Amino acid sequence: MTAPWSLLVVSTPVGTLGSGAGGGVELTLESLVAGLLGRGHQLTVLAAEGSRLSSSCQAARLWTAAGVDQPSWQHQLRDAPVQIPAAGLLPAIWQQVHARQGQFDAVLNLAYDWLPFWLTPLLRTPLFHLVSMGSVATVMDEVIEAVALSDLRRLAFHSRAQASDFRLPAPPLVVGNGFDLSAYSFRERPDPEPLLGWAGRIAPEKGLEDAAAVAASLGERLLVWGVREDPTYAAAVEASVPSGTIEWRGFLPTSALQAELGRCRLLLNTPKWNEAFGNVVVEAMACGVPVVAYARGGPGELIVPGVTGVLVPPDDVAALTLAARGAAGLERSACRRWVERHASREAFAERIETWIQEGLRPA
Ligand code: HBI
Repeated sequence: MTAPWSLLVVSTPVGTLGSGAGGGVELTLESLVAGLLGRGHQLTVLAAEGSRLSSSCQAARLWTAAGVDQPSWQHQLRDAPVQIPAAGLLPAIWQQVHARQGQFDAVLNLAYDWLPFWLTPLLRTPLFHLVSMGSVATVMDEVIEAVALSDLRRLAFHSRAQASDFRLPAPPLVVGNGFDLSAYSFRERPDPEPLLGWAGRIAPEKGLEDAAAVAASLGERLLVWGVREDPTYAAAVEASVPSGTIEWRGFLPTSALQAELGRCRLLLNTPKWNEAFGNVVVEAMACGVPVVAYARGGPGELIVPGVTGVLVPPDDVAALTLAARGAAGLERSACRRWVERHASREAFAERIETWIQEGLRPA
């Protein structure tokens, strides 16, 4: 246990905390803040105006900044330049960090943006980055790799697959992620319903069409949770299978999501991009639901083949169908045990604390 720190955690500028706009990083921020509070540290969160902290983070101080949302890197071309909108939220956030850095032992950045990475050697207070995505643009690769060259200890990644997207001088720190497991109820289901599940932002890089094809082949319903980010894509997927195959469940808060997710026989995970971690894979296993996934990105490191799920060659829908059909022998209790061991909020916070402690030592 280290002496208590005063930490500043800086959120994503692509939306307000609590809106779901930030995707997985909102869940990561909540786990990290609540986990570090639980370890006795003082936390301040800096996020977009209108953000709200979850009940588990109420002991943290919330600072906000106003400005125009930063365009998401998610759907930019690889050679896209960095854009800073007029009256931008990102500069407003980092102007506050620069002005108030003296109050903190360390600053922890969760934004996947050029400015915070570029500022790393220029701040007096040590600045750390939990990188939230794999490689999406050359200009971001460059600035992340520059930080790695100046001090690799300032970076942490969610998975080895994600980190392997970048040219790093040495193996980086991989911290996984963490979840409040009390929010996910687990129970054995000796004869689960013939229900398949899929969760994530409904957008092309998530590959929903492959999961729909599997459900259609097996004649089972597919429950789908997530923000309908790309309605045209969603409609095309729905049209690609017999009506009634997909049941859209919308973007639900964790309590409602886990109650429905737990009913599924399996979760199908079909990333078309180098998914940095795969929060939904862990959420399913926390409910005792085994996962059949493409061996791609973070999910490929979260599943113990034949025990908590099955990994199939990426984009091989026939193999996905075969695996989903014959997924007997997967133990629901083994899924829950894996999550308790590797992805609890407490275990994650300890890994974050070790990361910062190492990074605060003189180089
Ligand atoms: N884009 N510019 C930018 N900045 C972010 O912090 C960011 C993003 N796109 C997606 C995103 N963060 C989060 O959804 C991550 O969890 C992936």
